[in-house]
Amino acid sequence: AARATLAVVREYRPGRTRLRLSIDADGALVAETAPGPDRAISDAENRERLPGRLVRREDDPATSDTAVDEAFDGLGATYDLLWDAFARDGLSGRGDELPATVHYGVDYDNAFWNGERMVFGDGDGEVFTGFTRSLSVIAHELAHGVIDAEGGLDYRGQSGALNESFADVIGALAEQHLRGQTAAEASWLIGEGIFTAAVQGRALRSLAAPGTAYDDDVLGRDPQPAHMRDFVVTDDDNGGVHINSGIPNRAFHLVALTLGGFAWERAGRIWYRTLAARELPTDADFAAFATATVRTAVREYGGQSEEARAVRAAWAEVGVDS
Ligand code: ASN
Ligand code: ZN
Repeated sequence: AARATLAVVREYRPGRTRLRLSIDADGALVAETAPGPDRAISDAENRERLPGRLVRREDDPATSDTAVDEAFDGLGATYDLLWDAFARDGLSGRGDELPATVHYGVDYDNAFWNGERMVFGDGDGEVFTGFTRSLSVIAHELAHGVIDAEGGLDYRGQSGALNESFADVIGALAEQHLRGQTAAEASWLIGEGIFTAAVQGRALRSLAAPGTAYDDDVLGRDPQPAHMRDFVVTDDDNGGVHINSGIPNRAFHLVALTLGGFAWERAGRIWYRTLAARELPTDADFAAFATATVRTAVREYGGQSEEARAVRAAWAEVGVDS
């Protein structure tokens, strides 16, 4: 059964094992050991060379560099989501290092997973501020590593959009988990706070309402579809992986909202177990993924469960057969 940790009284960490003393929902003191993250943050010093200079390791104190400390804290929060919600010990699940590089390039307007590490630009200051300012962005990039470790989803077309969408789901869940927000309370935005004040927009993407995150003179309008009828056929961006992800993103949001409570507990579990079951082909399309999420929900909760019904209804609502 899920236990809501109301307060972590003390955390003591010899090596990577943390002893957590917390107070549970009934007011009882709970002592448990759990693994902790092993973060390693490097500084590219505004060059486009990786990994850069190692500047903060797990047991090091905070630096005077905001980007370094934001990356460190964001990886920690993402680690905590993966452990608390899915009992996953980091990127591969085997407790390996969480490597990230900050200050990549000059005025670099992006963040990415390069197959080995997370990389964050500082933004150009005109459209984007620093990419480490948003936990959902940090968790999104880490999630690309988790997807790769679970066999991967080819980064093109519908499987690429599923890869993007899964990364957005983890991005949203990491923020909700840190803030203790229920599905109904959450913003469901990816990249809140990384636009400058000059941009007309709330964030990069919205899982709740794809296509509404920004509408700006320079950037244009958020191009994400919210239903299969508006699927965008394009050769750009590996076949619109950051665009068509709006469709599975909204399906996830619908499941989470229908079930209520903390989204990582049931909706998140169903999505995560679908990936971690490794039954998906790497070129899975939306329908294959939808069918797999229904199968997971049936396996975990039963064929007539509210979870299974919520998953079927959500895919139907975005126009995807399951
Ligand atoms: N921010 C993008 C992402 O993580 C970067 C990219 O497309 N390579 O999906
Ligand atoms: Zn991505």
